[in-house]
Amino acid sequence: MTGGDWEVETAVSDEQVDFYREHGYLKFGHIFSKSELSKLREHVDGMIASLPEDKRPEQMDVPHFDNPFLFNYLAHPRVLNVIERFIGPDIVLWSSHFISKRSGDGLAVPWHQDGVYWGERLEPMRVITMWLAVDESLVTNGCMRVIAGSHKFRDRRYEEVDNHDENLFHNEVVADDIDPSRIVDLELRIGECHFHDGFTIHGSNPNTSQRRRCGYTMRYMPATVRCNDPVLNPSHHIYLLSGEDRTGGSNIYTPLPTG
Ligand SMILES: O=C(O)CCC(=O)C(=O)O
Repeated sequence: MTGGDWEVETAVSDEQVDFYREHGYLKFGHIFSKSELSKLREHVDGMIASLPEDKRPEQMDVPHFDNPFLFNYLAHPRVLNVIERFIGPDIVLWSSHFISKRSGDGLAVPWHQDGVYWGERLEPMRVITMWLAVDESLVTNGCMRVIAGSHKFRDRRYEEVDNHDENLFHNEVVADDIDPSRIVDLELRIGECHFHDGFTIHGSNPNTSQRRRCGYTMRYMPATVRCNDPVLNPSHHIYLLSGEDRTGGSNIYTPLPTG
């Protein structure tokens, strides 16, 4: 990336919040400056280069558990200001995941709702994902797609995908529950982001282009949500990023890394 900086956006209008609530997603601008994004991109390039041979770059799940650098982004005050507009001031980091699709053979992500995968681990299931474009993300390199308004109907039927090798997950929402007229391709320029609700049906096509498509999913929930992970998934960590716990002390938060 060369050239001058781009404009950083932190104000979320009431219209944007209403759009998110109505449609289950929102395209947004640059929350990080160009130099902040460049540093993240360099860092991710290094992470990808040092992946073990048997691990695909779409599978870099919960990288922040052992990578304090990522908290510069996950807990950035500008991000928290924006997230607060959707879920209020008591903000918990639920998870994060780099999904980097190599050029030429990047995996598809089948139609799914995040909330179904997390099931009973969260009560109630109330998560917002910020998807940050580490690379430009276009239809041609497998940008994320949503079914607009699909978050309003939570109980979808799933079936196994035909080809396990070409998909990041192996279950997908049945075709009858996908209204093709409601598909929105969320193309982003490098450094821009979009948001989606935990019940919005979303996915992405394979990357058969000559350009990598890397996105960072940064996932937040209000501190009213009870996390049942100490029992259901003891190796998972959650972090209270701002405000106060509102679960009456039932959540166990991992302290933020220092330094
Ligand atoms: O990166 C993608 O294509 C899919 C992302 C996704 O499934 C998510 O953010 O929950």
